[in-house]
Amino acid sequence: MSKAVVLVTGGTGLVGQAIKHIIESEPEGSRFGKQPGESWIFASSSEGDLRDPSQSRRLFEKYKPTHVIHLAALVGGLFKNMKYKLTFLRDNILINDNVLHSSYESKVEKLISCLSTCVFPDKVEYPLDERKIHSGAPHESNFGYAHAKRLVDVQNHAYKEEFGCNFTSAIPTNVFGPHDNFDLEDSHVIPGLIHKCYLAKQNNTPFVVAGTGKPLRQFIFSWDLAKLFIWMLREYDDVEPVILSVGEDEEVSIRAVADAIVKAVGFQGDYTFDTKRADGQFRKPASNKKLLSLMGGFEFTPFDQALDITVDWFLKNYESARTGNANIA
Ligand code: NAP
Ligand code: GFB
Repeated sequence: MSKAVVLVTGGTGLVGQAIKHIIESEPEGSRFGKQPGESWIFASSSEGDLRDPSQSRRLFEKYKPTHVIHLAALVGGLFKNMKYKLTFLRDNILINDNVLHSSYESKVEKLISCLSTCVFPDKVEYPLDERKIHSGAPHESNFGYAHAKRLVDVQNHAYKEEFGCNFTSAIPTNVFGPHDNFDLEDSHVIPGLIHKCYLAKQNNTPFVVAGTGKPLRQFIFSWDLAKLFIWMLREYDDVEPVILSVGEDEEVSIRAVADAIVKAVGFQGDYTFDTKRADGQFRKPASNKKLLSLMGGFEFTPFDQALDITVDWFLKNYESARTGNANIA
C-alpha cells in the first residue's frame, strides 16, 4: 500500500487513539506498523461534523484518502443508550451514510466500518457469529444504536453489488483502554467504574456498582483491537464482517470486573450493588473463530495487565481525560 493515505474517522476517540499508538510504536514495515510511504490522518469532529454531508465531502476532498477506517459514531454505554435511542439511531445513520457515500465518491480503495457485538440478536443460539447479525431483534436497551450499526452491513453489500466497492466491517466486543470516555453516567462499564472507584478512594465515599453484577461480558484491550484493525486494513478484503474479540471462554461477570478494578485502583473499601439500576443484556458471547483462523492466531493482552495500563493512563491524565458529561451534540 505505498503512497496510501489512511483516514481514521473518529480518530480522537478510544479506538482511534489506540490505532495511533500502535501505528506509531510498532516498527515501520512490520505487520502492525506503518508501511513505507503511508500517511495516517486521525480526524475528530472539529475537522467536520460527519452528520452533515457537505462537511463529510469536504473532509474527503481535503485528505483524498485511499483507505478509510471509519470509527466516528455517537457512542456510549448502557445508560446513555437507554436515554437517547432515537439520537443514537439517527446520528449514526447520518454519519455512516455520509462516510460510506463520500468513500464511494472519492473512489476509496478500502473502507472498514465499525459495528459492535451489541448489534446481535438478544434471543439467539450462542455463540454469536458473523452469520447471525440480522437473525432477530437486538436487546431493547440499545436498539437505536444496534439498528444503525446493522444497517452498515446492508449498505456495504449494496455498495459492493451496485458499484463494486471494497467496503467491509469489523464487529468489536466491549473495548477499554487509554483515552476512553470516563464520564460517570454515559460511559461504558470499565471506564465508568474506574472513575467511580477512584473518587471513592479519593473522597472516602461509597463505591456503588450498577445492577446485580451478574451479566457477562467479553472485553478487548484497545491496543489489541488496534492491531486487529490494522490487520484487516492490510490483509482482509471480503465484504462479510469479522468479529474482533477475545474468545467466548473469556467472558467475565460485572462483579469480577468490579473486583479487578478495586485491585487496580488500590481501593481498600467495599462496594455495593445498586440493583435498582438496569443490567442490560445478560450476555453476548461472540466467537472469534473466524478471526483466528484468518490471522493464524493472536496474542491478546491479559485482562489485568490491560486494566493496569488503563488505570495508570487515567490517573496520569485525569485533568485532560473525558470525565465530564459528554453532551449529546
Ligand atoms: P469514542 O471514544 O466516543 O470516540 C468517538 C469518535 O467519533 C471521536 O473521535 C469523536 O470525535 C467522533 N465523532 C463523534 N461524533 C462525530 C460526528 N458527528 N462527526 C465526526 N466525528 C464524530 O468512541 P470509541 O469507543 O472510540 O468508538 C469507536 C468506534 O468503535 C465506534 O464506531 C463505536 O461504535 C465502535 N465500538 C466501540 C465499542 C466500545 O466499547 N467503546 C465497542 C464496540 C464498537 P470528537 O472527539 O471530536 O468528539
Ligand atoms: O459497558 P456497558 O455500559 O454496556 O455495560 P453494555 C453495562 C453493564 O455493566 C450492565 C453494569 O450490566 C450494568 O449494570 N454496570 C455496573 C455499569 N456499573 C456500571 C457503570 O457504572 N456504568 C455502566 N455503563 N455500566 C453496550 C451498548 O452495552 O455495549 C453499547 O449499550 C455498546 O451500544 C457497548 O455496544 C459496547 O455492554 O451493556
